[in-house]
Amino acid sequence: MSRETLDAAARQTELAKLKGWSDAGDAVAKTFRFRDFSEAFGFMTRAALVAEKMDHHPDWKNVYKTVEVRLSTHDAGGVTALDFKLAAAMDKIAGA
Ligand code: HBI
Repeated sequence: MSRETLDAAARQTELAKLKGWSDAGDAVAKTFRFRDFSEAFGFMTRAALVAEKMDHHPDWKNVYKTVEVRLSTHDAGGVTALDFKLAAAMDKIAGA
């Protein structure tokens, strides 16, 4: 998959296909909210395995039942198609 960064217009086109993700310029971001810590950590565990398989990893922070996620392609210095692929996978795992 291409590691070329997407410009603002291309990011908007991709964001429109998802729910709850926003443009953070150098990343795309979403805060996932779960019922409890166990659900949040279960999500992270499943997402981590997918990320490892993709060799594409999230920047994220967990506080109790929320998981704040930022996706960017560090090697490319911005947002690429890979980030949207991982974003869609995370939504699927979260049942969104
Ligand atoms: N994850 N988000 C993200 N961005 C990267 O550029 C990246 C990664 N995981 C692994 C990875 N790059 C490796 O391909 C390189 O660091 C070798």
